[in-house]
Order: sequence, then C-alpha cells, then structure tokens
Amino acid sequence: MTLAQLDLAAEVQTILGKLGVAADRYTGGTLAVRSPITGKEIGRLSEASATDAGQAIDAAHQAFLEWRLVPAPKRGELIRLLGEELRAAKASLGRLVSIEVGKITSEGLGEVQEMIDICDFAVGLSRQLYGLTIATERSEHRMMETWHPLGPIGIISAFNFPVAVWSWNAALAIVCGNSTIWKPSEKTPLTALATQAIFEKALDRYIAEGSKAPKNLSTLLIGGREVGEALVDHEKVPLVSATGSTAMGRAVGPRLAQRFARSILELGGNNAAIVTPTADLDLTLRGVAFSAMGTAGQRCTTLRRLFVHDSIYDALVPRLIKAYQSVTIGSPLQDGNLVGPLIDKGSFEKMQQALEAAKAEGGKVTGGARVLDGESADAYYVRPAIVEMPTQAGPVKEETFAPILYVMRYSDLDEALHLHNDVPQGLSSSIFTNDMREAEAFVSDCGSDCGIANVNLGPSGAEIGGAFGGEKETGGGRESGSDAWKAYMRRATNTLNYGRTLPLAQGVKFDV
Ligand code: UN1
Repeated sequence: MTLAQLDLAAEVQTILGKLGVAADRYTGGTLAVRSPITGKEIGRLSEASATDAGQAIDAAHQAFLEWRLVPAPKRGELIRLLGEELRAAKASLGRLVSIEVGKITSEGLGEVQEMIDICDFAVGLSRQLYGLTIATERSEHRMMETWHPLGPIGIISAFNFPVAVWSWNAALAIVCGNSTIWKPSEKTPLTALATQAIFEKALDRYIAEGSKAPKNLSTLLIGGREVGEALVDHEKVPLVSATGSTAMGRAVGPRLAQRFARSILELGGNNAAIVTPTADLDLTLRGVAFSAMGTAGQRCTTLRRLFVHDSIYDALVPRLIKAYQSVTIGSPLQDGNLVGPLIDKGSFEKMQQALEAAKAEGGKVTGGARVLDGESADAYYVRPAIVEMPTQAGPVKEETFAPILYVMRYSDLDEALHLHNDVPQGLSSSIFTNDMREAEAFVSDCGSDCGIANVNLGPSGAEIGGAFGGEKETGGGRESGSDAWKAYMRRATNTLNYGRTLPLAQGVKFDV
C-alpha cells in the first residue's frame, strides 16, 4: 500500500470511538490536525478561548481544595487505576501516537509504556511522600518538615512525546494532592483527547469503588497561545511545567517569575557523545544509530553531536555513514521501517536551512534529502543526515529538531569535554569508552555539564525512575523519577513546643 492509499482519518475515528471519545470532539472545529505519515487531515477540533481557560482554572482550583483532603495513598489508588486503563488501552493509544506523531510502532507503544511506568512509580510514591525530622537546639521542642499540595498545576506539552510528558507530570501532581490543567501541543490534540478519556474512565471506576474525587481533577484545554498564557498568568496556578523550545521557555519562565509562581522547564537539548579509543565500536554504532536517527531525530534527548577520537575515526565513521545510507525510511506503521516522517513542512525547512548553514561552515553532508514525496506530497520524510564538521560552529551549537548528526574529530579528551560542554544547552550526554578513568571523568564534577550523563549508551531513551531534565538553556527543571515529586509540593518547616517554657533560639532573651 502506498502512503496515498492509507485512510488514517477512518482509523483515527475507530480508535477514538473505542477509547470513548465522542466524534463531535474532533470534527467540525477550527484546529485542523494532520498525520505526518500522509500529511492529510485526520481531525478538526474546537479550541478553548482565554475565557474558557479562566473558568477551567477556577474549576480546577475548586477540585484541588477537595482533592487535598484525600489521603495520599488513596490518591495513589486513582493512579493505579489509570495505570490499569492505560495497560488496557496500550495498543490503541500507541497506534494513535504513531498516527498523530509519526513514531514507529515500537516507539508509539513505548510511549504508552512510559505512561504505565510512571503510574506504577507514582502509586509507590503515594506512600512515600516523606519529610525530615531535624534536631532542634530548644529543649522540649520538635522540628520537622511537612510537604503539602500546591494547587492546580499547568502542564504544557510538546508534540514529540504528546502523552508521556503529560503523564510524568500528572501522575506525580495528582498523588501529591494537586489538580492539573493540560495544554497539549496544537499539533497533537487527538492523543490528548484519548488520554483524557482514559483518565476519565479511571476516575469513574475510582468513584464507582466508593472513593470520592472531584470532577475537574484533570482538565484538558485544546488551544493555542492564549490558553498557554492564561495558565502562565493566572494567580491560582502556582506551578507550570512546560516542555518545548527554548524560545517558549524564555517567554514562559520570566512571566511566571514575575508573579513568583514556579516553573519546571524542559527545553531544548543539543546532546553529544564522545567516542574514545577503547570504545566497543559495535555497541557504539548501535547506540549512536538509535539515539541519532530514532524518532526521526525528534526527541529532546536525540544525539546531535558526536566527538570521535582520531585513532578510531576511520573505523567508526564510514560504518556509521553506511548505516545512515541504508536505514529504512517510510510509513512508521509498516514493520521494518526505522525512520518515520518529520512532523511537518516547517520542520523539513528548518532541517534544510541547518544543512546549508553547516555546508557554509565547511561541513561535509551525507543524506538529508527528502524521500517518498512522490507518494505523498504533503508528508515530509527525509534520509537522516550525517555531517562531518571541521569545527563546532554555526548550526552545531543550535538545536534543530530533525535527524542531523554533526561528527567531529578530537585528539585530547579534555578538549573534547570542553567542546562537549561549550553549547548553550545541557540536557543529555554520553561517553563510549572501556577506560574506567575516562568514564569516571565524564560523570565527575569536571565532566559533562548535562542533567543526564551516560556511559556506553546513547543520550536518549531515559527510563522514568531517574530525574529527567537538564541545565543551562534546557531550563533546569526535573520531572519524573527520583525526588522530582518535591517540585509539585510546598515544604513547610514546623517547630512544635511541648514544654511549659519558651526558650528562644540563638540564646535571645525577651522576658516581658
Ligand atoms: C522528550 O524528548 O521530550 O529520554 C522526552 C527519552 C524519553 C523522553 C524524551 N524517555 O528519550
């Protein structure tokens, strides 16, 4: 079957019907959604206005006032049910992710698995929201810290992980006692509708079990900039977790800071790997290929820069170029294809501009051309590009959300580390080495400056148990595992006096 023959609109309708989304939610509106697989329209949604957003925030605030009264382990039960519903919906939702974003089947399913994993994590966490007890200098006193819910949490997500990123935030926010309001990318509202329907199923089951939960615990707002701005500017939203470009973060961060609200920012990455002389080259090849070409280069953790030691450059780079020339490109729904389409024309154009700019800096480009345009004029498939660069200059320092891998030689590890860190972004990174000193140096205080630093695996494909996020222009936020939950709560320090006197700290005397 050629791309032009695929009837994805019909399949979308079947999937959404099965997941419990009424047809009027995705027909007849103003926001057109296209599948990048064919470039054709697969839905049309109504958009929320700023006024709708304001009302939704007020309702979410009311929901928060009720939900915070529910004990955390009981909140966890709702997320356990969400995990069950996601398991039941995995095949359908994974397929919808593939259709709406263009991910290959295993990656579409993998995204839903990531949602299930964070639910499991959050259920455990719901019995582990702990604080410290701290030694006090005052006799017959006790000092401790307690953690409390914040309020309605705004979640702004990007097209490339259209549902997993919501779940990282929502699963934690909800067990922590908050309500959530979600503004998904305008490019991927259908998977958001489906996810909201799955959440509502879990909520109905929770209530049917006899538990109490407010109706507006999780709200979905389909819309553009106005909706995002409403979340950012509304005094009742104490935290916005935003994933997207650095430009978006630059707009959102200061506006939140202006009203002393919090932000979790997950912005651009420009992730690199260093391949040292002792690296296992077969393993390196696979690690580089997946993290640079996987998801058509559209992960924020995608490998974009590769530093290869002089002594192994000729053993590795020609093999890599061969892999780039032979990787299977095409409909992500067809087994065997590893690289699906770019999200849209704009993305293709930015990729071509970056390749031109790289050439102007002396880069030698292999790949990067459009393919399959004869089959579907509105879909943008490209052969991933590998660019041998003489220096780290021009577009190498920028994040282009497309499959371009810039390869550079190095001879001295300190120099490679310097170049590795010498970009504005700081999300993820790797070293391929079998030398223990090099591996340790890379993850040390003087090594990679990123939020994620790996040894002998690529920078992409993180699992949810670790804190996810990065430094510098990546925004500094941490989501998902470890103690990322603390960002969704406020900390109170409590000192309790169980004596009959009032000793003051620091030896202060104040006898009246
Ligand atoms: C993203 O690209 O926005 O590490 C998130 C990874 C995934 C998450 C990426 N688990 O590639």
